[in-house]
Amino acid sequence: MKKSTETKKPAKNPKGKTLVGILTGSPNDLPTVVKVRDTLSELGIASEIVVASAHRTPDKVIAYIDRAHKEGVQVLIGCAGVAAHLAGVIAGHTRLPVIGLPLSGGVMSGLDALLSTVQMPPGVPVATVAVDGAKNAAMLAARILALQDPAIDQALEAAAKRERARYEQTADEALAKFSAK
Ligand code: C2R
Repeated sequence: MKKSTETKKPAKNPKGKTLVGILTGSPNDLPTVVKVRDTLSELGIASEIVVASAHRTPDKVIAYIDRAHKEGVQVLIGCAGVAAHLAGVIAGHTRLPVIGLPLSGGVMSGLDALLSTVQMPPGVPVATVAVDGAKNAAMLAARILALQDPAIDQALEAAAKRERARYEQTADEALAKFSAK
């Protein structure tokens, strides 16, 4: 039975197997972390969220990485705030690509999490995105997967076109508003 601290969201393709494992340090992180899952889902990529902490439940982090390897997960994303060691610990236990998502909160508003995630020792890389950069964490995972998967590459291309159209429309509307006087 699925553990209560894990949630899977299917890709648009119902047969899609889980390709991205998203670990997060606290249930309180979930409002931001679900945006990673939802962005992946929009691109047709199945992922799962696991609440596990390098500080509080280190054995669970390691057990998940071992299971993810066996089940064919290809990219791991570590999300954490404050003293954010989660992504670094994941990277120390796997050769899968690891993306770090520093989260805001606490007295330093995420700067502590950013530095703890990005400043990894040589040989143990964590590809760190911006504080609360949930969308980019998902997009970076998708770009990694797209190297081997033409369907994901096409989904990324379509998403980029939609993004551009939205940007151009917003720009046109803003220009019209400011030139009306
Ligand atoms: P609580 O809100 O549960 O007290 O957690 C979490 O990601 C959260 O942002 C406070 C903050 O602690 C972070 N946390 C870490 C790690 N585990 C939890 N940075 C870790 O393993 O690095």
